[in-house]
Amino acid sequence: MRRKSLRAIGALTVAFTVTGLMTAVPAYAATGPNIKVTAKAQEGRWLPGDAIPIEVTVANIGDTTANQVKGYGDRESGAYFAIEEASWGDLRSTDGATYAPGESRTYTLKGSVYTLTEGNPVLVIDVSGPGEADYSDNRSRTTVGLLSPDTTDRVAGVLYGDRNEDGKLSPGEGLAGAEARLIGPGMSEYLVAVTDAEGRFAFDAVPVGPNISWHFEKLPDGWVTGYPPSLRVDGSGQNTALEGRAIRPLTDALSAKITLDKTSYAVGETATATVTLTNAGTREVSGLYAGCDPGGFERGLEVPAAQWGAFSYVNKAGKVAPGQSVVLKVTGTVPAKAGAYGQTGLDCWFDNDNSLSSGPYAYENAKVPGKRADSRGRIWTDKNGNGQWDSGEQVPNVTVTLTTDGGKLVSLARTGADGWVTFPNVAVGVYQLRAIAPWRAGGDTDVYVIAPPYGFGDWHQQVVRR
Ligand SMILES: [Ca+2]
Ligand SMILES: [Ca+2]
Ligand SMILES: [Ca+2]
Repeated sequence: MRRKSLRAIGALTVAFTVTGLMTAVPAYAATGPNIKVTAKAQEGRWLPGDAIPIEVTVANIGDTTANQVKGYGDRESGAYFAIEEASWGDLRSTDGATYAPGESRTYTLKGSVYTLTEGNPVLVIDVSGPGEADYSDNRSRTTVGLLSPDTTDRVAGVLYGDRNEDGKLSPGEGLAGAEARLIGPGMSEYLVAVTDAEGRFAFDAVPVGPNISWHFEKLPDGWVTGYPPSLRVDGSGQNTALEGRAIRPLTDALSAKITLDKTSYAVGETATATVTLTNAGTREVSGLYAGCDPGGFERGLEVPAAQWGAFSYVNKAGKVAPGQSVVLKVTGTVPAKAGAYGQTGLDCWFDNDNSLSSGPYAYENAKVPGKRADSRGRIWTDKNGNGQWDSGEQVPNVTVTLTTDGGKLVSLARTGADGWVTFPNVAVGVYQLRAIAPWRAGGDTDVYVIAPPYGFGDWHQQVVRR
């Protein structure tokens, strides 16, 4: 093949040069609107969820007004990058933005990623309107520099028992031997560090993340702590002077006792409970309130909040002076559910908002006799020792009994070939299941006999050879 002569190439070069000049320097007619865009992602220690700013400058370098100018973002590669719609401003308004010749404005787009593991997002920001004179500068590419997912950071601090109650670390308040625990999204288990003699703890290499949870366990001498706000760990070393505050439990000073005016009630009856709160400490305990039925069983006495007066969870204003007791009388109705269970009562925590749920708990139960129900369950034994029921592990023809906590026999029955047994027409309540030799019941032997509609179905009881 023949090469082109040098002369021919020279002629081509001249032709391109002339064309280029004609485009860049309009001599007579207006060229129209000409938007130019430059986009630049701000640098930072970006983590998933951060609002990452992208500075976008839009200028009309043409000689007529640019109308209906609109902006779009495309991700060329890397992690998915979600740009907040509102941050586009007038570039996303119905009519678009208007730019006079020579006008320039800057937008700060806000976007975020969900993960660090899919690479830095490469974005193309495209801004243009109709009649654009030159599309070559309407797209601008920028790369969002995320933290490497392998980045780690040091997290350290001190756990202290605020013995002088001044809200800060005072000399000698460090708590030794407690576990500091830390976990973040994507971590399969807690990192654990034990506090030293001064209460200090340190984690040398915590994987970065926007929401790292931390707390303490196994505090000495009954000290209690709450759950501090989660940490942002981004490799900047900003979490090396953490302070975990522990307080003495409210139970150091405050004790609670509940008694009922009867040991047995009927559904719908009004019961009176006497609640005694005693402060054995040297300071007034204030801000107290009762939180009853914390388990949400709804078979205890229905005590209206107003009955608790200052001690209601609405008022949170109960006080007990040092060395004193406060006696509260509250009345409540026995609910229908208590009749189905054969039991009612009152169980409450007594706390204030500063106690980190370390206040005393008290309860008193009473019977609600009358209802009867069938109680059906299956007796099985763990033949293959895997800790769970498997087909074929039922125990036929074994005699089992229900007895009261006091050991009184209530009902006796024998299992069928399939291991099922029914105790008919038993008074509602909680019983112990026992098996006749050579068997004995293993594990939790409580059987709840509950009347409809509150019963929760058949029970299963494991037995083992004596
Ligand atoms: Ca342009
Ligand atoms: Ca202190
Ligand atoms: Ca088994």
